[in-house]
Formats: sequence, C-alpha cells, structure tokens
Amino acid sequence: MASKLVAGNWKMNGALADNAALLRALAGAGDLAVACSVCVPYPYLAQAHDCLQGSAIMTGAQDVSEYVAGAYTGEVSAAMLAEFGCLHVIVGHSERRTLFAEDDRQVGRKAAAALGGGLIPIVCVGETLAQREAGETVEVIRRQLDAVAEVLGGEALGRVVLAYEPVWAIGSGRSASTEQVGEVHGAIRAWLRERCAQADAVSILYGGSVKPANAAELFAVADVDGGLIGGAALVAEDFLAICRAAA
Ligand code: G2H
Repeated sequence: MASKLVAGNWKMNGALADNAALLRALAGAGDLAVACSVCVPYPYLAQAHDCLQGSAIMTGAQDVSEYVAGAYTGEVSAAMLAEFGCLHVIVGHSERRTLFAEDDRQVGRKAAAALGGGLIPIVCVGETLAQREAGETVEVIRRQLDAVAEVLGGEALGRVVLAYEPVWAIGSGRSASTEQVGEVHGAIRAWLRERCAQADAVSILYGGSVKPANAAELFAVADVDGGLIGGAALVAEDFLAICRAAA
C-alpha cells in the first residue's frame, strides 16, 4: 500500500519576511498524520529547513541537475540539496517541460540523479488540453513514464513518487474531475504493475488546482495517494487543511 504525501510547490514565489510567517504557521501545525513537504525556491531552502526543523513538515526543492558535479553553470546538484535537508525534489513539472524545454528522457535523468543523491524525486506527468481532447491522455502519460522507466529501471522505479498533473488544470482554478483523476491514476497504477515489483507501494499524487474545497473528494479517489499543491501551498491555513484532508 502506498503511503500518503502532500507536497507544496511554492514555484517562484516568496520573500524572506513573507516566508518566515508562512513557515512559522506550518511549523506550529502539530501532527498532520500524513507526510507533508514544502518544495521551495533554492535560496529559501536553508530558511525553510531551519524553520521546519522538528515539525511535521519536510523540505524539498522544485528541480535538480541531471549532473553530479562540475562545470554546469547555474545548476544545483542532488548532493547540494541533500546538504540543505531536502528529502523531496520535483522533476519534470510541466512548467519545466514547456518553458525550459525539458524532455521526457531528461526528466528521467533528473529522477536518476535525485535517487543517486539520496532524494525522493516527485516525477510529474500530464497531458495538455489538446492531447486530452484528441483522446491521447493515457498514451501521452505512458510515453512520459516509459522514458523515465528506461533511464531508471524497475527497481529504482519503486523508489520514486509520481504526480499526475493535467496541464490544463494547473493554476487554472479548475481541477480535473474525480472521474478523470480516477481513470488516469488507475492507468498509472496498471503501468507500474507491468514494470515494477513494488508497484502498489509507489505513491501517485494528483496536482492541479487542489484547494481545501476539493481536496477531500480528490484524495478519496482510488490510487490517489496525496497531492502536489501550488497556489494553495502559499496560504498556511489552506495548505494545512489540504494536508489534513489527506489523512
Ligand atoms: C500544479 C500545481 C502545483 P496549482 O502546478 O504543482 O499548482 O495547485 O496552483 O494548480
């Protein structure tokens, strides 16, 4: 059985003073009954790690280099993230894929680098609206996952977290319906079972306009093991309400 995880994705938001208030509120939340993590911009990792130490909430990052070390200006390695107390790192978010031209195989290499550095990659997949309307959703997601599996292999696949994020639901205020989510998460679980002995232990998160009002119904769908939360992760009471809805 997969364990539950709620991960916040702050994206490129934050400022030291605002973060301090948000992190203080998160740190004071007490026991949340499920694993919770906030993936913050690189410059705020130390601040988040310090503020959240001893709390129920872990620290994560939003991207990682596919390389281990060396002449890669601007890159941040998995080992560096681990030194700052990161456990989770998001890879292959659709904003990285579309705005920064990351392809399926590079996402696989980043996931491998994360595992190699002792981190847990949260590997994002999802279809665009045009792909959904063309009836290609499951095919697109299987192709994205196949590329990751080719790089990682079956054993390592059992150590990642997957996140289904339909591109059209991201930041739009409009989440996928429970039927759409159930269909895709079921397809991802079936795909995992074809490739990996630990298929049922892999957590599959849903992301895309999750908020306190829809979290409980989304988390009740079969094979939804938590969420990847964007906008609502920037408001402490909303993020905590979503964490509690996953318990
Ligand atoms: C999807 C999600 C977080 P939001 O990008 O990864 O963001 O919850 O704002 O749709």
